[in-house]
Amino acid sequence: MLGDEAIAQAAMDAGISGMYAYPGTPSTEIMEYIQRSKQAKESKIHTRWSSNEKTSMESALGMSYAGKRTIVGMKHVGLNVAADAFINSAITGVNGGLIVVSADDPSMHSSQNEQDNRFYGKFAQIPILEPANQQEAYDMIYVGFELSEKFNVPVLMRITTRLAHSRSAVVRKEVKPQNALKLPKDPMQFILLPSVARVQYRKLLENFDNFVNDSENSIFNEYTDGKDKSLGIIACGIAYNYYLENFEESPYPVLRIGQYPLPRKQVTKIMEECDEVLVLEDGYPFVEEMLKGYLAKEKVRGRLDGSLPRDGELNPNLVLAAINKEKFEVEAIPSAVANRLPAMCVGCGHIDAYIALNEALSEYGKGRVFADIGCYTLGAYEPYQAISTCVDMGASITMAKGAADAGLIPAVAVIGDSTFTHSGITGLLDAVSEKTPITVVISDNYTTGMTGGQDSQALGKIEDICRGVGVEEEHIRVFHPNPSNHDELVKLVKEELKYNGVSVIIPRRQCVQTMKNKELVMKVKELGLNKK
Ligand SMILES: Cc1ncc(C[n+]2csc(CCOP(=O)(O)OP(=O)(O)O)c2C)c(N)n1
Ligand code: SF4
Repeated sequence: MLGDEAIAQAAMDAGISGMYAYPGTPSTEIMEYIQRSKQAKESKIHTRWSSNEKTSMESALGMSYAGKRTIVGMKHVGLNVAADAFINSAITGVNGGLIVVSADDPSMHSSQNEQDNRFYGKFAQIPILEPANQQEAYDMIYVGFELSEKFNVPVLMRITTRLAHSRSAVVRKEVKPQNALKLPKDPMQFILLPSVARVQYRKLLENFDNFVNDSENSIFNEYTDGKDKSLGIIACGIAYNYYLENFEESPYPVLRIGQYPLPRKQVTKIMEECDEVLVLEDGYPFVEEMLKGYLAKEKVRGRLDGSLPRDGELNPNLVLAAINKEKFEVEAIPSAVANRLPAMCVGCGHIDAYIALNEALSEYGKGRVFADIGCYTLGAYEPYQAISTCVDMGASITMAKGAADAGLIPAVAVIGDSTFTHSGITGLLDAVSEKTPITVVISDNYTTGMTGGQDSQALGKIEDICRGVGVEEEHIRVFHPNPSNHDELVKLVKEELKYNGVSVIIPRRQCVQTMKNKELVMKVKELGLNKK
């Protein structure tokens, strides 16, 4: 199984009643595996995509409130979107077991940053699980629900791209029945009024020693002795694998970490026994920083002192160089697999929209298009060079608004249909409320193209949403982008650029990669979208 699949299978075997998620690499395959699963269908497990990570997190919390087990999946930046609900879920606590899976992306294979979400677990002050391999991912999810229910807190599992997207054999455990519907014992538990929240927060703080105790006795935190005490290794999650690839038998004592908070006893032991300690962790120097302390007094080595690169993924060679105190070299990528710039597919509707937009904007000059995250972000590259920004999901409309407020008129936002319903709607409402002169292009291809063609919550709803938010009917313009009506598109865009208020242009054409999705093609026909 892929790491993602092992997580999905374990969640089903542990008796979840639902998964909630929004697609994002490298987490998407968790939900897709459950959606395809016969077991999920037979057990009536909830498997629909949510509008965004916050709605996923909150729906899962509702399911947990009702006593059932549930799992939430997202890419690392998704936890920024879900953070309000996530942090507060540590204060409410849970009723049915709840695990949040954050799939982090060190080296930014397909992300805007490489944030390490172990910090979110620490921030929320809840237990974190970090598997080293696919089997452990399965086992941790399976027992993670027990951990969550034992301490009444959500549990965070943090994985990284390599683990999510590599395969190994996985041994399954028995399938558990789903929890019965049951309300929380304390009827006030989930009402975070300050008087309740203070009590709940104290409970969470009091539980911290129990979390540490659990970590110290966890099978996922293992201390292995070694003869050579000149060096001790603390290896977190998948970094343990990179270490193992260098040694058949470890010459040094090794503490492998799979469960946080850090096991105090074992960490103290390795720190006392060894002359130096090298911390191997994929992501930020999370553990290293804790051990070094603010004054950097300890004999701890890792990413902070230059033993390992400060950013990017680890690998076995970097680990070996750090052990031998050699200068590490970032290996050159063989030309056969050298990075190639991603490009939009031939026949993609975004391309025709950009060609028209570029022409319509030519009289105003460059630097006016605020884009968003999706396949259309690739319009940044040649030959289009059509956009100036891409920051976070939804930021196109709000950044265009801010720029227009500053006097950059016309300002244009380009956003995809899925990103629009993820977090574009509220920005549009801001613009409508102030009648800010911006032109919003919602490039609708009926799907979440960039992550592999998952359902889009926007399907058949975009015009209604825009009307509902208050965009004037005559400034909601739908067109079919293709080369044969290019001049007409340019004319239409030029008209809206001149409008002193909010206008929405909806270029609408199906993503060519979803043409074989018969269900989607049928839905599009039913909704009459193909005729617009
Ligand atoms: C907070 C967050 N969640 C998820 C993602 C992963 N992701 C990248 S683009 C995208 C959506 C793309 O869909 P859409 O806006 O419809 O554009 P398309 O790719 O179809 O052109 C998603 C989910 C992300 N980058 N950030
Ligand atoms: S996957 Fe779809 S939306 Fe993305 S570039 Fe290809 S055709 Fe366009």
